[in-house]
Amino acid sequence: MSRAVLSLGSNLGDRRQHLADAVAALAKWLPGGVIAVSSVYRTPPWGPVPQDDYYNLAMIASSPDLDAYGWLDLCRELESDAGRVRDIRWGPRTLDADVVVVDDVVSQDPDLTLPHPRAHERAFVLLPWAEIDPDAVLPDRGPVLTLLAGLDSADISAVGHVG
Ligand code: A4P
Ligand code: MG
Repeated sequence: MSRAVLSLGSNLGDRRQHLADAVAALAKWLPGGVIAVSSVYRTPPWGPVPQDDYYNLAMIASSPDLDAYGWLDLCRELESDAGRVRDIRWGPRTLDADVVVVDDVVSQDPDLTLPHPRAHERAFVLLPWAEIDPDAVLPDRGPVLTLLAGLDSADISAVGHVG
């Protein structure tokens, strides 16, 4: 059994609907495998490209037969279902689905770096994650709540749930 934390984000089109569609698709693909889904948070865009606010959420899911690359494939499938076009790195997107952690796997593969290489510095990943698992620990980095305490999350607000 493997357990993954996924981070979903959207800042193009109907942001909440894109997140809702992705959660619904996962629940269908992994019957009984969606363990927790956080609230939806409105978050200021991170990175060099000026763009609209994101809606972000975190989810915890488990599967008896996915390995870490299986989770990445699933994320890519969610993104393509949302009609995502890959043009500008860090640019606006209908759906960004990132693998934050898979169990306690640590990997430096550029195709799948685990934990996600920027998760520890992103309140838009850690705050939703802490909501659904306050005891979570980021392998090699430390407790999520401790990492969050060092980040600015003042501009992040919960805006309800999907669905
Ligand atoms: N990749 C390596 N490790 C992973 C992993 N753990 N999870 C590779 C997912 N992908 C991973 O990703 C680029 C490459 O990273 C892929 O080939 C994959 O194999 P991408 O999704 O094609 O491109 P991207 O999303 O534009 O780049 P990247 O580096 O994933 O961007 P980020 O870091 O995901 O940033 N601001 C807010 N507030 N909220 C957001 O959700 N998201 C981004 C995207 C920027 N600013 C944001 C948000
Ligand atoms: Mg990404």
